[in-house]
Amino acid sequence: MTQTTAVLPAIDPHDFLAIDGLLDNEEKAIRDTVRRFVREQVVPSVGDWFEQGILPREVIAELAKLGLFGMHLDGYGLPGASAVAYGLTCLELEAGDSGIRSVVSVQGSLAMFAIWKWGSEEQKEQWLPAMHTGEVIGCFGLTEPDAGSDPGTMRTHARRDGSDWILNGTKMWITNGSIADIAVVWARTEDGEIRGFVVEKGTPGFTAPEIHKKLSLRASVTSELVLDDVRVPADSMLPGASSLKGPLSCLNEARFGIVFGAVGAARTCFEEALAYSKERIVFDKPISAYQLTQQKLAEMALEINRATLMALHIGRMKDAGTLRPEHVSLGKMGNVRGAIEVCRSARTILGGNGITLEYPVIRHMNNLESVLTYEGTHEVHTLVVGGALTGTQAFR
Ligand code: TGC
Ligand code: FAD
Repeated sequence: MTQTTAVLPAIDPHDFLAIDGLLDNEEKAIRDTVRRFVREQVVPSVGDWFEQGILPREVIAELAKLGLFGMHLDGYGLPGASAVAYGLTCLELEAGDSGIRSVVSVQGSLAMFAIWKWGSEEQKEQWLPAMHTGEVIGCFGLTEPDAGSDPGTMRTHARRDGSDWILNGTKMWITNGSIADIAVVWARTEDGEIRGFVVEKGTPGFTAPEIHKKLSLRASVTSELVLDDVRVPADSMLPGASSLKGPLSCLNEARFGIVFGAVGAARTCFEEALAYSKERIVFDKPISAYQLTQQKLAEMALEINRATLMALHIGRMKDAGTLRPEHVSLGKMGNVRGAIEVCRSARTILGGNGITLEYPVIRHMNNLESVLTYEGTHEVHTLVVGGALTGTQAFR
């Protein structure tokens, strides 16, 4: 019997399992465009933005110019890209900074999706094209000072007054709040249901003070939304949503983006640690030559390849229409926790340099603390998965 010896390609440390081969040309083209944008326009400055606690408006305009806002939605002039293409976009954006991915997540997956899924035709036509081009920036107000993991306990309420609604309450930790032109605000109506309202900036009684002193997601705007007898017309209510299912359905979309996005933050930290380890000489040898460093790098590569495959599989399920919220929960809890472990390990390889903003590692590490908490905490997603496994809900 004769045996043929295949000539195997060399291992690429940046794509160990050759996962690139699982993407089609269109997915690769979108991925490469976003990667180039991030390398050219985000990476050189994002450390400074993080230090200063700012997100320049020009960056948001550039994200809009690339067509990323609501890219995975269709109709109303929206691109209708695949879930995988959107996921890869989130991955590349978060390789730059979680705050950049957050802008796109909140605009497309939360504010636009809420209107796209639950709005009237008039609302969709009024807002979606302008949100796609970045002319209108949106935010999504669900969390309150005393209602985060359990949004069903929200106190914000809407009272009918003639043909108007009067909104009162406070929302907390709202991404893009102070820079948004419209806020999708979730409130309890007098019949006890939860409904969404589009509140325009400048409406009397509506303010959005920015939250300062953050040590995470500093290149992202986070705000309170204060609603003090805010009068909005009847047609500002999203007619399709009348329970917690409304906002929770939007969260599935944004959580999906995080399943991919977290891999981007981890990849950047891995690449930085790998390069650094080859150059840093300690005890007369590059630290990459020590077994303990190689173990750290191998564990990082394992986690990144595992997480990428999981994200891609979840993306393919979304495109095939077989994705359930519980799948997204498994992806979010696994990939964010894994990304944090990768970043912490990378931080140790960089030694003292690992704690400065001259390198991206501590910035990503700190950002991921927010990512672990927002869009449902690690514990919330653990309980969603636990419930699916056992058939027993353990939240209450
Ligand atoms: P529960 O009784 O289970 O459900 C109420 C209704 O909602 C439906 N539902 C869902 N629908 C779609 N997708 C999901 N993932 C859903 N989960 C539940 C459910 O079928 C039911 O429907 P119906 O028709 O019977 O009314 O609700 P619960 O009160 O027991 O809560 C369940 C729990 C804990 C999972 C939920 O409250 C939860 O997910 N909590 C976490 C809250 C959260 O994730 N907040 C995120 C705020 S937004 C944000 O963080 C943005 S950060 C953005 C950035 O900067 O990138
Ligand atoms: P809590 O709900 O008070 O939880 C505190 C701790 O208790 C957590 O560890 C939690 O996991 C744990 N816990 C809660 N319930 C249980 C349980 N049953 N069993 C075990 N442990 C439990 N929200 C928005 O609506 N829109 C936004 O745009 C937005 N952007 C954000 C941006 C940033 C930077 C941050 C940090 C948050 C943002 N959030 C936003 C809010 C975010 O979604 C909430 O912080 C999150 O849902 C958790 O709520 P909480 O902070 O009130 O924590």
